[in-house]
Formats: sequence, structure tokens, C-alpha cells
Amino acid sequence: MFSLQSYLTLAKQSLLALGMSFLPLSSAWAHVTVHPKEAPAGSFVKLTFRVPHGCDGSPTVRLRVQIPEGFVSVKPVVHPLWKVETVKKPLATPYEMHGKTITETVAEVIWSGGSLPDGLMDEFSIGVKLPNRPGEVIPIPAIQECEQGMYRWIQVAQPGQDPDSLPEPAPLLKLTGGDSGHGHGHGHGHGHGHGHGSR
Ligand SMILES: [Cu+2]
Repeated sequence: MFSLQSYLTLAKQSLLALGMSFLPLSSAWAHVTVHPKEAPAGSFVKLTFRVPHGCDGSPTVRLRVQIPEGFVSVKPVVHPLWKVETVKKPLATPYEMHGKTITETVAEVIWSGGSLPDGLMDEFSIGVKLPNRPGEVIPIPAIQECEQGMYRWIQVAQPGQDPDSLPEPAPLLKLTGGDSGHGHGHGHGHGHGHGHGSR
């Protein structure tokens, strides 16, 4: 069983290995963004929200990510230095999964309880099943709260407007291709090949 101490050691080792911590970061890192920037429509993916700076020098103390319509099976990834909560909402159209009717979904994921200095960068991730809407570019609004101030990364460019001209653009995810609709493989040993029935 992993103790908190081993998590912290692990986190420090992985940050050191990634060369992310303890290094001042230039403004080239821009704003709160989502990675990858493209993912197959209908697939299960891990989305990572990158926080490259604070609010005018003030450390980040909370990150709230609003989950777009059609993003389901949302599971936040454990972050050893932060607490994570989800806010649920009822689903307009419930769906079946593993023989159970899913009637609610995650509307917001909130990381809090940590303090990310302005000079450091960190990442916050979720596992999610994307909607099968190939070609769409979907804004994922994020609210960054600092000890002093906040950024509301929620702006979306209007047709013909340069997204880079926006002071607080929402992270954008482009849905590519399209899931064939076969299989269920959400990565935890349930890759049935066809539909939901077990072999
Ligand atoms: Cu920025």
C-alpha cells in the first residue's frame, strides 16, 4: 500500500525526471492549456491541464475545469500534492455501462489544497471518454484561482477572430477521426471486442 510519504517521494522523483520543477519558466509557456491538443473522437483518453504560471506572481491555489457536454466516464488522476473533487450533474440521456444505467456525469473537476508558486509549472489530469463528434474543436473552460487574483480561461474566438488575440482563451481540444464504435476498450481489462457482453 502506498503511503503519503512514498507518493511525495514518487512525485518529487517524477518532477525531477521531467525537469519541470525548480526551473523558472518563460512566458513562452503561455496560458493554461490542455494536452494532447487533438484526440480521436469517441475514444478514452487522458487529458492533462498544464498550469505554467500564477496570477501576476501570486501562487495558484485552485484549478477548476468545467467538463463539456458529451464528455463522460470522467476520472481525475491522483495528484499527490493536491486534493481533487468532482461536481456531478444529472445526464440528459442516461446510458448503459457494464449492465448499469449511468444517470449522472461529472460537470466539474476541482483541484485545491496545494500551492503552486508562479515560478513553477504543474499538470492536472483526468481520464475521460470523448464524444463521437469528429472534427469538432471543443473549448474546456478552466478557472485558475490564486492567493491573489484569478484567471478565467474561458474565452472562445468568434469566427474570423484570432484565438491568440484573446487574453484568457479556453483550452481547446480537437476531436479527430472517429471511433468505429466497435469495442469498449477503456483500458481496464474490459476490451470485449464487441458490445458489452463478456466472452
Ligand atoms: Cu499565460
